[in-house]
Amino acid sequence: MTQYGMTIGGRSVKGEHSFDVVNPATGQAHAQAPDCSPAQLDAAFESARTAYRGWKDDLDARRAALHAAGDLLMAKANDLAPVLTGEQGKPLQDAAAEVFGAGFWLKHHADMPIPHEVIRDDEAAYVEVVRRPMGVVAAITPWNFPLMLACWKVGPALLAGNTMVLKPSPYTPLTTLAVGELLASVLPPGVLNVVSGRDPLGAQMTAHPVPRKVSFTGSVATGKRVAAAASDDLKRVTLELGGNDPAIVLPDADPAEIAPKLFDRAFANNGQVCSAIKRVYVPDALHDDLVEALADQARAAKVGDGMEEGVTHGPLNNAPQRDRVAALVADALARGATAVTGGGPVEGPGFFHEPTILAGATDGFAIVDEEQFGPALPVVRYSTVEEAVERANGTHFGLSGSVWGADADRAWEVASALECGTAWVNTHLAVHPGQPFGGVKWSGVGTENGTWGLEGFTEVQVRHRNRL
Ligand code: TXE
Repeated sequence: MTQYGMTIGGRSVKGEHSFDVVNPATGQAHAQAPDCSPAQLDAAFESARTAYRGWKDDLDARRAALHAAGDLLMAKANDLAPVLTGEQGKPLQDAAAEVFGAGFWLKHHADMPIPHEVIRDDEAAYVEVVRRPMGVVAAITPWNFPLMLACWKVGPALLAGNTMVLKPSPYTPLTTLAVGELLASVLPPGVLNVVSGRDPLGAQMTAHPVPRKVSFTGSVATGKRVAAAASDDLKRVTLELGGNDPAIVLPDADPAEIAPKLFDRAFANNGQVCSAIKRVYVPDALHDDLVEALADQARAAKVGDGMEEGVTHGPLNNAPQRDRVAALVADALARGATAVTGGGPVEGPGFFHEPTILAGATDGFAIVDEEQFGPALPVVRYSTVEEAVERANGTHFGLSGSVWGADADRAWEVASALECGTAWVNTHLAVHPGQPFGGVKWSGVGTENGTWGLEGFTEVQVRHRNRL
């Protein structure tokens, strides 16, 4: 079985123990990852602390290193794609796109200006507001986009002058471990340490005295635990948590035209995207046409092992997640909803679930109120647009949402009433390294990407020179 090392202080380090990593397409363990010991975690944080001293003082070197890191990921995208598919399940072409995109994210950040503002310059005083790095960052990532979400943190954190200890999910440690080893050739030792392990490694990181900042992407429940753990030591936190994104279809929308786009943004990564469309609100008059058009899209999807040619949708990443999606669908069906297509898990090895379009589910059904995070989409009827907006906003979530219609100005107006971090019009899931991304309510604290995300890895310092 392939074994990857952790990267601590620029060296590849084996674990005293290891744990199995399961291929979600087969349900079988296919690799092992190191289980980081408390002493190894201490060593990782210590090497990050030591590296911080030199790293924070040389912005040009940081920019050059991030470019080199991004170039390396882009060049190795096809080599790393099978590693990502093997542990995560996504089709090979999507895995290659994730690795390439992660490299692009690093390169974009390599060139970003660090905010710096003169707020007073007169006979009495000269006052600047600058952004200083925080020190060591603890970064914790989930299993849906292991590498992309890691690079959302690595790019800005390292550019700002911080160093990092990064921990991937125990479901998907391999690509991140491989990238840690790869980037040791272009980053100074200790700047980016990668550790892996089963829980409670994440909790040990948030409780550790060295990091000054925790950047976390994952579930709402764990995010709340991270915030509580960080508060003892007043560590700064950025929390990128779950979503239950609504898409509101306006009465002037064309179902045939928007169905492929809605399907694409709901079933991307097999629905395992924090900001995927998770519920569609549609006026009564368009309901049947839209449901049929979405079902056609779902029927055309090719579900299978992501390593196989032509597969568009792989397995769910892990058995608990597949079981959760299946339970939400079964609950909706038991309460009177209809699976227009799909409707349950796929028999056989691996964690597959049929792409499912549900009609007849509504608010109050768990699959509408909660985050399903999988390939099952409820299409919910509404009577008035005002009511649809109210229902879209009526959850604990507030990551993103979208409004779809022929009159884009009207759609824009409706979108502005959505209580969420990103409100899209006639699109969804459109993200960019320069565009902030974050959630309100239980969907998160703080933002990632763009100047706003970069600022989250800094502290404000006022420099005030008296002139009197
Ligand atoms: O996430 P967890 P899980 C949602 C999705 C899914 C659910 C559970 O709905 O069904 O979360 O997924 C680490 N302190 N999302 O259980 O537990 C853990 O090792 C610090 C949405 O995998 O939140 C992993 O690295 N860290 C999400 C990371 O936290 C801890 C993407 C996330 O794991 C920890 C994935 C602790 N006490 C799932 N306990 C999104 N926003 O996109 C665990 N971890």
